[in-house]
Amino acid sequence: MAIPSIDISSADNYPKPDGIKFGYGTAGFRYNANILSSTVFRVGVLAALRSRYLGGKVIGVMITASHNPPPDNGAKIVDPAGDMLEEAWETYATDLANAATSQDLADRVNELIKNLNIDISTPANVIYARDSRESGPALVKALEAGLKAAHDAKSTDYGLLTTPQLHYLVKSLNTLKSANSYGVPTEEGYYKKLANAYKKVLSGSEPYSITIDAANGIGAPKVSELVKHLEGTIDMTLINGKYEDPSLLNSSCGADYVKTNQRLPGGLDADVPKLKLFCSFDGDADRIVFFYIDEDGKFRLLDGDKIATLAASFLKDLVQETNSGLNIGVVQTAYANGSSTEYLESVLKVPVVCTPTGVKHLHHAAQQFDIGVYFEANGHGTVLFHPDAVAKLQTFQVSSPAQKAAIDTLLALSDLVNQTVGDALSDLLLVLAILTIKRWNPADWNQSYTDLPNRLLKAEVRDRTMFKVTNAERTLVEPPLLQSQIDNLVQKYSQGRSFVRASGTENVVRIYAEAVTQTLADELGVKVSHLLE
Ligand code: 16G
Ligand code: ZN
Repeated sequence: MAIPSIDISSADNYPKPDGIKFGYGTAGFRYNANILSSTVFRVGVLAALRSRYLGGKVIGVMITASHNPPPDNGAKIVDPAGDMLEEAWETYATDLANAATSQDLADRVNELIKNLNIDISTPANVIYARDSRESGPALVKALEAGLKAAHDAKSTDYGLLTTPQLHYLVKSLNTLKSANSYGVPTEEGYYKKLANAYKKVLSGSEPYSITIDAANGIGAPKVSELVKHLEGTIDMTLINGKYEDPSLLNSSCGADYVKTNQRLPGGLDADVPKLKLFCSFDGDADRIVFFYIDEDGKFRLLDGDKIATLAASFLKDLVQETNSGLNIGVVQTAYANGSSTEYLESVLKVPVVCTPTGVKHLHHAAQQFDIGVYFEANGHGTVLFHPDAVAKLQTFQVSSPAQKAAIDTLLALSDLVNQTVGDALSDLLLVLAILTIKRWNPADWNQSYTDLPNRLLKAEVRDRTMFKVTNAERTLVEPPLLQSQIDNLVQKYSQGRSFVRASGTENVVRIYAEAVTQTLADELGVKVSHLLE
């Protein structure tokens, strides 16, 4: 049977700008919004094809540029299980985005349909949402045009959401009628699921007090909504919540600002109370870092590594209590502080896996454990409970009240923690639950290990694709000799470690260095960066 071809002449309304090569990277497409509409149109076309290819499963599209400045925007495709787009399709996305003309695009689309044997009469189902950026509504129009062009895909606009909320909806819609339905596929369903699990974990405890910097982004109204469902079990103050003024988004605030600058976000009084817990979301609320001012008035960051170690230690104790024999592992990237890895392996005795940067890599590695904790140092991460492990806990023969309590807590945590992707709202509740149960203030949390001083630098290079890495980005294989030069430098520094990798989101090469003192870490970083000149 001849496969019918698809007519996408409306692509003429969204011409591709000349001279730009678009790439679907670790975070989807992300550029200045002025040049994005052709790409977002094509994302609409591709999302519809992906849905058809998978027999009509719901696919998500999120319009966001996360922690980037307000003029940027982006588009990311969410796969049916709520995870990131399959890698082979990233290449198709890049290919369609770079078609020079509408005719060229039509040819590439029809070739894809033919090569993948996609039945375009299968109904497609795509849902989408956006963060609070000013360019969002216009890009949504481009997306809708793309969806319509692709044989009128069925689509639903969810308006303003955090990125993890869209992931939740995709997974919930695709599991709606199955035995392991993920959740009620509405925004309300999301809040209720998290709030109910939180209340279950923390019945009868005093509310923990926290101040949240929402980066003036979409996390602000959404966390306020969540707190309403928590009915007094959390004592929240919101700062940088002006999401209705998109020019303020991520401006001197938010997770990326706080992590990169290692300082308080704007919007706080100079006189911040000591030992009080704060956190910062990023612009689309899929990242979170915590911080506080210690007794000496010093700023202390509790980043993704600290969240991972807190979660792993708590979960390990619970699992031991259950006697269920479930295994726990932690997944990190090369950016994880060496002290955190050392603490996990030597003190907690939890296996640690290192993967390349980018959530999809960590996510897949974490799926290999019964309970897989993954966090990037920048605060992006979650805890995955393997479906078999959950089933085992649900049917476990308990022999003591303590064992039953541990199992109930673990099961509630599997509902509390977003199973699709890192989620600032859900991670916030996870951390607060653990701190409440342990009766820890932020300093108690922070003292588990001391971060090794480190420095992150970036260098502009002529061609960053020259930098080829292996060993989860910790070793360069090209340019030749560079790695041995780095090794020679590193061995001169006590507790020295350094690596170089090309950024996946900016046209730069990043240099990370770690050593026993800040002066030495800075010096090592600078020396390694000189090797690149
Ligand atoms: C993307 C990744 C983030 C990673 C960052 C690294 C996702 C959803 N996001 O934002 O996890 O930390 O890239 O950026 O995977 P870099 O390659 O520029 O260092
Ligand atoms: Zn983000």
